[in-house]
Amino acid sequence: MEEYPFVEHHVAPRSEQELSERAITFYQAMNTRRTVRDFSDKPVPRHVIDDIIRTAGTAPSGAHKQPWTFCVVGNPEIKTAIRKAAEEEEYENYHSRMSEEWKKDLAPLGTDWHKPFLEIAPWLIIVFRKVYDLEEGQKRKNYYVQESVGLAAGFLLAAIHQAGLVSLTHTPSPMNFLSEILKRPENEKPFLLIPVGYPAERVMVPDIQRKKLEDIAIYYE
Ligand code: IYR
Repeated sequence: MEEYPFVEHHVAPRSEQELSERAITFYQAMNTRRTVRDFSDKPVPRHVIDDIIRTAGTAPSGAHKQPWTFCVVGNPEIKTAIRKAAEEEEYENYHSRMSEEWKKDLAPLGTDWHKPFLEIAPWLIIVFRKVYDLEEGQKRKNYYVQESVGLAAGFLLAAIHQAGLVSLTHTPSPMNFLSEILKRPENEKPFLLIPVGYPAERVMVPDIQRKKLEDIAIYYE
């Protein structure tokens, strides 16, 4: 591979005052994000989803391999197929595969095997991680795939929130059915399933608290 040409990168200079204001403003905006399970079926324009995915695609990645594919499902038949397959797996999870400790940890969130949001939300974004790349049938290595795709998924959730929509980070398990329904090649594995849309008219969320700064950060000054 040839070297990339290097170009100068400009970062707007900011005063300390600006830094303080911008940092807290962004924190306050992000702190209003909640995982929502009740969606409206109101349509969301496709171009909004396009821009949200463009934002996800700005995430850093190992050796700049960008090892992700975002499958965007609006087609009702495909949504129904995904719901049916996800509910079959989740039924097994909740009835036998999940440990008692896991079920106890989930109980306060009120989740169960029913996944109506998979049909109600106007869009499902299924994030795939590319374990390796396939270039003209040749395998090419990717690096830090989990980390890279995790970062892109984080950017995706932030972009959805910033646009004014809501999302759910859904983890049906196992998720191989998504590869089959969406006909993805063998080098791609499902990573997360994210329904996106407007919230339902009245949305209830668990009254959880986020850990305080002191509980998540240790400073070495
Ligand atoms: N995948 C299941 C169970 C589940 C697991 C975790 I960890 C959650 O934070 C929420 C749910 C489901 O989606 O219901």
